[in-house]
Amino acid sequence: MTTRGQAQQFDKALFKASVEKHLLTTYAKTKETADARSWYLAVGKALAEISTGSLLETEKHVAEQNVRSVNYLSLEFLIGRLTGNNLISMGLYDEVSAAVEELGLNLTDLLEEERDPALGNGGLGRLAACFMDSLAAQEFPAVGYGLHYEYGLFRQSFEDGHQVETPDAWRGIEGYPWEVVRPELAQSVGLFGHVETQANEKGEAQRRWVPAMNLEGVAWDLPIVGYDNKSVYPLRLWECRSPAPFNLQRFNDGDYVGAQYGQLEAGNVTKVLYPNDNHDQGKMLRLMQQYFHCACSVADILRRHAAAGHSIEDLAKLETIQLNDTHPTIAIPELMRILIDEHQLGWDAAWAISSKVFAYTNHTLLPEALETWSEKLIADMLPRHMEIIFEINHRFMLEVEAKWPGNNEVKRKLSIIQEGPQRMVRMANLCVVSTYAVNGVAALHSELVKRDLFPEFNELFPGRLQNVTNGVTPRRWLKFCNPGLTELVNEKVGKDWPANLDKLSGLAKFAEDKAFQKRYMAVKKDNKQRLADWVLDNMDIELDTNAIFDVQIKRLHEYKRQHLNLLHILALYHRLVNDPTFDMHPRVFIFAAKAAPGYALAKDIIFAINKVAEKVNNDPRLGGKLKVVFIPDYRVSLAEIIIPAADVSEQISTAGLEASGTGNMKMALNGALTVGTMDGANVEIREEVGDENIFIFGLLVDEVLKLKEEGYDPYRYYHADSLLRAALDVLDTDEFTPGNPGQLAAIRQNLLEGGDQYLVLADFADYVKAQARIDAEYRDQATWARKAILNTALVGKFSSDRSIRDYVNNIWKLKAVKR
Ligand code: GFP
Repeated sequence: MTTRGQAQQFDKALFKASVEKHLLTTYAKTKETADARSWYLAVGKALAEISTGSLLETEKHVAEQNVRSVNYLSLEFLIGRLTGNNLISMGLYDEVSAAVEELGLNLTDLLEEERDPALGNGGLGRLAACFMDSLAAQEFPAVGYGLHYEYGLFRQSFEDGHQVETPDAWRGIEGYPWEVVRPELAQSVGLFGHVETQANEKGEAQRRWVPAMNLEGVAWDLPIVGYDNKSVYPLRLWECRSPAPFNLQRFNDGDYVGAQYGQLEAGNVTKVLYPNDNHDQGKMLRLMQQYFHCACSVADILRRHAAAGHSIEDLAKLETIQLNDTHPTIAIPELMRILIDEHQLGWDAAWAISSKVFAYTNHTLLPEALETWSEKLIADMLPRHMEIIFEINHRFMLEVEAKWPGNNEVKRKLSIIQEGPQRMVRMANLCVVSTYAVNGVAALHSELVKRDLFPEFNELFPGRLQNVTNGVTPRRWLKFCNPGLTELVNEKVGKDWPANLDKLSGLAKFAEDKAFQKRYMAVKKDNKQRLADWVLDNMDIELDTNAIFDVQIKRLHEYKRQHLNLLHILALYHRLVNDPTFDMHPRVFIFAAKAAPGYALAKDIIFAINKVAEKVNNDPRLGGKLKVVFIPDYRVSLAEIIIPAADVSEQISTAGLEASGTGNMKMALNGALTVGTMDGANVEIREEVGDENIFIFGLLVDEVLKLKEEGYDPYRYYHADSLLRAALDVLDTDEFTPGNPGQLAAIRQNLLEGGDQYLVLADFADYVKAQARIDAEYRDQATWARKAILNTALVGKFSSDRSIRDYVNNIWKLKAVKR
């Protein structure tokens, strides 16, 4: 796997000596006392020596070029394990493998010792990680800014089928070997207090915030190693320091975050990542995290800018700040405050800079997920920022008045301040008003942002609302996670596809080639075996690799509709048991997902799937045709095993609600066929692979809207479809919870009496048909192989390198700095 990267300078003897030195001096272990974990740590530290050196050199080099950089602000970076991927990017995989072998170790085993840094919930955080990888791979100057959570996303286990959450101390006691603390970059962050008016040097009245307290922000840098080049960019994570009480007992009562903040203390701010259920919660600590993140990051950007000798007036020429969702929106009034109060610029001069610095990415249309904060909360915690938000809104309302004179309706709709018993600040509106570019994350989603979410903004600011379709890094999501397929692809299209994923299209001409089909399917089978071994070792469930591996892996949410998948499983179960003429190809349904701790129905769905799994996996009547596996503690390193093994990729959200999806891209790249709705990036995947190589079903966006407008009645479907009725009614019995009828009834009740907000029942019949097509087509292995090969070949568009180039060309306007 050797590539350029850092490989030329690698000295095996020196490296081994460095590993041994770290083993002894950093981790206090001798070769005799060291266990696998200490060896992994020592190897990690020895590698981090190389990456930290390159990081500092890159930082210096970029600063000297006087070029524009992007600052990617995100509350989440779901980076996954770094060691294996960094080795690939550094071009040192084989060298280090050989070096550790000489130390009597096995690299693959060592890599398993790394705990995933789970500093994100799902797609949004994982996207940020892919984007950092692609920025470094293409050497577009960038800094990622996030939070150094002490506890990442909770660990999930199951007790009698129920989700149990425990804290994720991802750094362990020894710390994470790849990160390095940067004490010289520390920042002080104010909170609360009041605003005074003082005379400035010119004798003018000047507003000034006097915070009541200050927090300290300490910077930790993680290296983002550029693939096959010498650039290493920082992912800079801010930690708020000081001890905090930690109440473990309250973990299981649904108040996961509250349990970790026994009482409010400065040091708690970066204690834990908020688990997200796409429901705006408006909690004080969350706002504090957001402001802490933004204040440290903006201050660091200004520090770098000044240190490179640039004037504040040139900020927008040299720096752009991308807001990943509205979570870092408070950076906007923070920059305005600094420009006006500290640099003493007038409002217009400050706005001229600030409004050209920020750009915003929208990731959701779900109304309940659009962040709002109470004016009172912001005014208490950040009084000067609230003044600035009011001023931005005041000036914006004058623009609205000029465009739509006398139209109070449109003012009410667009205002940053939402009137009501409690006035609220709408962060998305603040973003659209205060940024130079707003983007959705897939073509359909971006159209809906323009058409349904922000039509008036689109009229007022033509061209501001854009699209950048998401992508995934081919380094982690093919080269690293699927070595078998990588070898095959290398042979057919050459080895440079990881830096140019469009090259995969060269595989298409082998799609009909019988010998190639066999080899491709043999790789898939090996990957299925690897997953089956994992499941057997960890869950004691035996899987048949001749079965169709049907995979749904993503956060648990009603709009993602894991329960539609469940209803299909129940329908198959019903038919296998009751219809002697029914035949199906064996299928394994694989789920992995975490439910936000306070999201009751999501937890009910997990419980139901687990209970159904217990029954069907052991029911002799099914002849082994149906297996269901809910793999606990979904995380990046598990996805790396599951995705290469998938035959079918479940992307079954209600049309219009999944902004893009990225798991859909990863699985198609690894040769799974998508069963999906016309939603998010599924639409573009279909465009690329062709309608015959994807299984599309279900209502279209406008059909969803129309059905809701007409008055959707789930009972209509229930009464009309006996299979659906059987699947739903069995949830009311004790079939899967012997002796305890009704334990699964909440799902049925939600779908019928609860109104079925996400139209599960409306899409059921068409979904079952699509699944039947899958069953039929899988039986013809040559046809299936051709389709799978074409999926791998034709999804080059979904490289995050392309996404980053879209941002660079259409929004950020950066130039690469090659080292
Ligand atoms: C969110 C959206 C997804 C989208 C990602 C990245 O992820 O549709 O692909 O952000 O833009 F919902 P999740 O929070 O759903 O994981």
